[in-house]
Amino acid sequence: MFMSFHSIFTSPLSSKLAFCRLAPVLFVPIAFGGLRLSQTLCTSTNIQRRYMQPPEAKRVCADNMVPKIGTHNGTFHCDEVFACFLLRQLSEYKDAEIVRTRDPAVLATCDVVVDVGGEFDPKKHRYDHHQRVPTCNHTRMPKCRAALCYILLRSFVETFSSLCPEKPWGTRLSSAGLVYLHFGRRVLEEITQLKPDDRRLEALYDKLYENFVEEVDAVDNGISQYDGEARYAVSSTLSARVGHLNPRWNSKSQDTEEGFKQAMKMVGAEFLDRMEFYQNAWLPARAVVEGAVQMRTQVDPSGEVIVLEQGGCPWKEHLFFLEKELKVETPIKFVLYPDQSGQWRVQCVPAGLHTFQNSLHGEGRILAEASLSLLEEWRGVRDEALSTLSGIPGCVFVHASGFIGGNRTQQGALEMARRTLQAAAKARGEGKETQANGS
Ligand SMILES: *[C@@H]1O[C@H](CO)[C@@H](O)[C@H](O)[C@H]1NC(C)=O
Ligand SMILES: CC(=O)N[C@H]1CO[C@H](CO)[C@@H](O)[C@@H]1O
Repeated sequence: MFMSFHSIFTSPLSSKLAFCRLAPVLFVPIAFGGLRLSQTLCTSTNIQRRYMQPPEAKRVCADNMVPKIGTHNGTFHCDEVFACFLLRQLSEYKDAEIVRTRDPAVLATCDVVVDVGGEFDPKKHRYDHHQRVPTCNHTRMPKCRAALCYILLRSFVETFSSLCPEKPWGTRLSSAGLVYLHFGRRVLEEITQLKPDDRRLEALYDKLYENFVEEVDAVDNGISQYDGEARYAVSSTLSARVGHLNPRWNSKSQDTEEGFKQAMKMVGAEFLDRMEFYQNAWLPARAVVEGAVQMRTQVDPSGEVIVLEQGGCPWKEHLFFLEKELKVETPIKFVLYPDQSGQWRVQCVPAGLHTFQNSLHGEGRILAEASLSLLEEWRGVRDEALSTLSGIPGCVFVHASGFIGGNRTQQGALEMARRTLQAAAKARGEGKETQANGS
């Protein structure tokens, strides 16, 4: 437990000394300036500079050139299984032996240790999250500027955002998240063959934390998804399935080695599968939407309508992301795309950004209603009746809620969008609440 103090006290002391008390008996001078691991930890270049070098931790194991990844023995969990899988994707640990033990002397011979050992120290490649760590009594230490300060022992509370302030995720890390944070970019580089400065790599890195790794961190730390009582049990999470690979309480053999290997295979295959999907389906969709956003003023001078030449391309999440990324000033209101029968759809963009709190990519979140819906008088009307009503020939339908409509041609669909925009502008000009607004 006190190993973690050791690294703190050997950190360079700044001039800002404070007398702190380690509950309940230790009195030690301590420099807050020297405590912060995270400030320089995070940019991809820093991570690479620090961690792409051959691990200094190889100082041991002189008798055996095969590197060793240490983790605990006994019952295994998704987080360390996944951490071991990730490490094995790196060239330096490709053939590493996985040593499962709680014996500190054996762990000390390992090049990298995850989920055991009571220590988080990336410089030594120690990635445990179970230790209690010194924490200032009145605030988290990094922000503490008090001259006198009591230090208490608290559970390990680092999150992605506490270690990398530019990232939004506030879920306490497990050994999976710790290893992903430090090695994830390199793992993705090795597998995707994307270059370190390719911005797609960073997009994948974020996407996979938010849509794969964070769940493992949360489940491991017992953090529930929602407040309140769940309506039903979710029993098929990756973590649950790993749990089921442990020996049953009543089986004769309590050996966990075979199950651990099986779990690594399963977790690894699912991670690779997901990564492949994001690389080959999700990223290309982003590229399509980005192209459409850049062409938007050629579709309509307002810049509020985009055209996706290929239907079926998921666009909502990418559009929200790109509007921010490309600093689009007037929010895009309509997306036109062909449907399966070659007719055209005009779909309203949900005004959903505010539902994406604390999140880079809000896939699967409930979206707010459209910022601008198709004209109310068109809603629920079809075909000829709609064409007559709108004066736009070839109309197919407008959904009763107004969020989507169809025309036989792209031009017709565009006309429906334009007319809605004009009506909204007119209503704004008349200074009254527009009936075109989503109601
Ligand atoms: C774990 O390993 C230690 C020694 O490394 C051993 O004493 C202990 O019995 C093992 N525990 C389990 C549950 O296998
Ligand atoms: C306004 C407009 O272009 N509407 C089109 C809707 O679809 C029909 C059928 O293809 C076209 O004739 C219309 O011109």
